[in-house]
Amino acid sequence: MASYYEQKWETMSRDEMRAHQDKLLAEQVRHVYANVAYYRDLMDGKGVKPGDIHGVDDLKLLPFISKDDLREAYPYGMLAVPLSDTVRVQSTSGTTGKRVVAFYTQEDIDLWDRCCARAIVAAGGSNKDVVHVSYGYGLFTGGPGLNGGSHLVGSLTLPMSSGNTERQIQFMTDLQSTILCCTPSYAAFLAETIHEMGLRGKIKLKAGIFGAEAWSEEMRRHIEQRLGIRAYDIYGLTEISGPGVSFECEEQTGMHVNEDHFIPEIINPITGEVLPDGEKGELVFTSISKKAFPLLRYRTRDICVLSRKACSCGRTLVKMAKPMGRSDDMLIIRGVNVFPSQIETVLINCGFEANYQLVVDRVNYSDTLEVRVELTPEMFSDEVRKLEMREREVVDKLKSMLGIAAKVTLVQPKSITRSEGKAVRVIDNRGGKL
Ligand code: DLL
Repeated sequence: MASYYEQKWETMSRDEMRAHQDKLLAEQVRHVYANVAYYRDLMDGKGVKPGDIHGVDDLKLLPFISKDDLREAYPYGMLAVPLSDTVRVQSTSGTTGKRVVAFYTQEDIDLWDRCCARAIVAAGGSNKDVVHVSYGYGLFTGGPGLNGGSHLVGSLTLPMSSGNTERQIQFMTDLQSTILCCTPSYAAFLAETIHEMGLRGKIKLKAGIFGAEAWSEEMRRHIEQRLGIRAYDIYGLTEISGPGVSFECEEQTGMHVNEDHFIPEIINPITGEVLPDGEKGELVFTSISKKAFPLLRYRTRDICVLSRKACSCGRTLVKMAKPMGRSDDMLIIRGVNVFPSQIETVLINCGFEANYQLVVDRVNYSDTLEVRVELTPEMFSDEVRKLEMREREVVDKLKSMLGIAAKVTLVQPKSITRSEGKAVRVIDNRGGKL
């Protein structure tokens, strides 16, 4: 095993981890207070001084920050070191408003690489592997993060970036890639194309590290079966560093948070109250070791649960469940909360693949939900009566899972655009309609 692999951080006792976090948190608060005027003002506004924060128990005294704060402080307002100490900037995709930018010193990049290396090792990776990185490179953190982690592990790294699916498959077969890193929706598309090209027998993949968007357990099983691999989840966000904030191990029951760098909390998204482990709420992160862009109590909007149940892999790091999606992605349809990942679960359970689109509209003051789902090529030749039965099955299962009626439209194979990065599943036409 390469020498970077600091397993002690992943397996240390709760008390040792707590002592480490207490020390780093107190230092980080002093660093931020001294260098980030924006956050100093927030702390002053709450009457909190750095000396009040002795450790994790005092975290609750600190103010939250959100994407709105980052937008207000854009671009340099949250930078905590001189510009001359920074070496990199990354950015969120900016689909909803002004982009958010995050800065890194070389040490920040090194620790991010270590977090991604842990994810690759947990997925069975070593210096014998060929790691095929099909996350986008550039401002998006997916490509650079997994690339850095793969180098640290000593794996041969294919910096493919996203797109050009046939070329991806050609490199995958020629170079015998063993670990695929991309979004789950792109993994499903690659699997579909490999199947169509009749190349399944030429693929040597053993594992995949998939994240950057919400995906269901059903989608995991679908990809695993299609590619003959084990599919591991990985989570992260640009503001906190990128992929590798948490990662899945062989147990595949949630992602271990790299707690030596990031302290997670779950809060009630309405009241801000901190919830105990096991309760569902909004995930909040405090980064205790990064220096250029050290966010304290950053509200992710991701809805999830933490668990400290012992893990069979031996890691003691707290686990977070698969996020159901961002609270921003949650659709409220006739007053009912709907996550696209719930619909995905129903569709895959009914024998469809994850090629679907949700169209939300408002007609006569009432919300409507249409689920457009592609027929698989095998279903396409089914007789009409059988298709009607399939449609009815989806309508019934959606009704019992969501509690609301949805219209289901079966569309031709290949009629829904495939995604090469994060999938866009929802078309919400309600705009300002009453
Ligand atoms: O998506 C970083 C990343 C790259 C993670 C590659 C994993 C793999 P952003 O573009 O800033 O960063 O988007 C962050 O994506 O707040 C979640 O809502 C969502 N997300 C990320 N990973 C997962 C996951 C990257 N495994 C936002 N499951 C986060 C569900 C995820 N949602």
